[in-house]
Amino acid sequence: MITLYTMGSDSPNIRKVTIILNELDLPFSIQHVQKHADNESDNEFLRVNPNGTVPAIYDPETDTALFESGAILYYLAHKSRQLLPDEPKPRAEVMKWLMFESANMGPVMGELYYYILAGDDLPEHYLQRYKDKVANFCAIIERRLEGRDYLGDVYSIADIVLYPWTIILEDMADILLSDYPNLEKWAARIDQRPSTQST
Ligand SMILES: N[C@@H](CCC(=O)N[C@@H](CS)C(=O)NCC(=O)O)C(=O)O
Repeated sequence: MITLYTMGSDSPNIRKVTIILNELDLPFSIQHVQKHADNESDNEFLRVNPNGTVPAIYDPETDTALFESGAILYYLAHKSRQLLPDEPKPRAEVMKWLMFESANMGPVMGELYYYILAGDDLPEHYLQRYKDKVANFCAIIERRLEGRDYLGDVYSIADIVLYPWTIILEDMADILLSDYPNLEKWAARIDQRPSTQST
């Protein structure tokens, strides 16, 4: 059974992985780790992810330890031959939006999430810079979703990786989904999937 390493909170990065595991109907156990704890399980975790972040997984079936949510989603989709098309062009489209999240929305929302939850005294113009970047990402996704139901041709890991951020857009970035009608309808579509509702 796959082990999913978390730090106890149901963050958007963790949510991506619980959604795909549910979507693929793969049983998993959760192991909580503490980044700064100097104990046996922490040492074991740093062998799984030397960068010390969660989510990370260990799949005993293939003896594979993985970190970075995008890599985890790609691995699980590739292994199960689901949620990732086989044909080069549709596959590349999905990979493009997966990487867009890993390089853009994920890191920027991750920083906002950290600063807002930590309540650090960050100058407002720094926060605003992150919020403006997120608004620009939303506008890009909004245009991509014009006339289509999903980021690729069908529901895929590209949708799973971006969806969890939509839930906290308003709280973290002062962004109203209703200002992005295609994005709002897309998020509502994913909200209704059993795999999303059970996480
Ligand atoms: N790019 C990483 C981001 C992972 C990440 O930042 N995870 C947070 C929790 S949601 C974390 O582990 N924070 C603790 C730390 O950075 O020390 C991914 O997509 O998996």
